[in-house]
Amino acid sequence: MSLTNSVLEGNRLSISRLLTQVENNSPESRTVLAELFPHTGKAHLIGVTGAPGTGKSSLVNQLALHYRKSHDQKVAIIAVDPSSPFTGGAVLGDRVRMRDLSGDEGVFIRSMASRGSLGGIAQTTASFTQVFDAAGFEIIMIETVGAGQSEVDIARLAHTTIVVEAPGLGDDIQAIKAGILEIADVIVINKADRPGVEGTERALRSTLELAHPTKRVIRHHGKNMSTEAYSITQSDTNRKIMWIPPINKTVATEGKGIAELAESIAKHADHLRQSGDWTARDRARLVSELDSLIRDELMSRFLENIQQEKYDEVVEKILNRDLSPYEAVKFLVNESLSQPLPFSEQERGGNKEN
Ligand SMILES: Nc1nc2c(ncn2[C@@H]2O[C@H](COP(=O)(O)OP(=O)(O)O)[C@@H](O)[C@H]2O)c(=O)[nH]1
Ligand SMILES: [Mg+2]
Repeated sequence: MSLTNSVLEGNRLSISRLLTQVENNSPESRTVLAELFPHTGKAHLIGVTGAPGTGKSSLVNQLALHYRKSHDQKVAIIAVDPSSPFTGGAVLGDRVRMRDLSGDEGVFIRSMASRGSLGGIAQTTASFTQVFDAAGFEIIMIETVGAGQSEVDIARLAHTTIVVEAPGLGDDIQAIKAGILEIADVIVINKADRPGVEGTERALRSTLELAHPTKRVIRHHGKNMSTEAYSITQSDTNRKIMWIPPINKTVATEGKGIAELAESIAKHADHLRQSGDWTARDRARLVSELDSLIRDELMSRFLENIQQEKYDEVVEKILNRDLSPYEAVKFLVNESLSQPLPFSEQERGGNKEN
């Protein structure tokens, strides 16, 4: 049987093999991904992000258990996290934590090496989700460390992004940092068994209010009213229903609040479908994947066509301030590669030391 067909049947060994090939960007993986693509577009992609140690892995495990037990859904987990328990460097406690999920055919856990360029990570993540999607996994969770823009980009691959916070880590700073709440569809305060939960919740709510001003007053039929009231009275069928990210409190280690969190996630999925944002997010994701593939393709074609000496010559010119990087790009990309470099000594009217 072809690799494509056995992946479509959900064969674990084949999925494993394919994911490794995808990571190595092998030509065969590209062929198989192309054959799988028509079978994708069914899964709910859930991104889980937040600072290290907030409990993302614990939450993802608990959610996976919940989806298995309560909904009998197949769950795939992609961990893009160097400190993740799913990676090689797992400590004993994490392995124990994973015990509940191992041996379950309906769960597939795969960590991703975070080597290589960040663009590469996002692309590999996108390809991984397509493999799982085609293989019939209904829920795909992507765990990333919320430390920078790159992780935010990976989280954007998802339909639903969960931002995980924990009390006690300098509440206000934590809540406001990096604009991470802007990408949150669902917010979790995990470690709700710890002191300081109220403070964290307060800080999150005030930050949220800035990001989602529900009390904004608008003019409607000559009257001032809040946007909330406006969306209820407005009969326009095109009206946009606003989604305010709910704040869920959980204790991942005890499985507390998990069913409620799953409920928030399901509500968000409903919201996306009703508002048309599900398709909009799919489109945004695919467009960004297409763009990055075009970038890669153009770059590799460029590198194939350029002579190394010519390239080095241009670098030298830039270094000597004879050519700006912008001019260099224009020359290298737009002009025929065989043409002489612009700004030669003669054009400049001789040696610049004169
Ligand atoms: N007290 C408490 N500890 C938790 C909770 N959730 C996770 N932890 C612990 O916090 C540590 C980090 O959890 P982990 O899931 O690896 O966090 P991640 O780095 O965000 O993936 C582990 O020792 C967990 O056992 C919780 O709800 N309460
Ligand atoms: Mg983790």
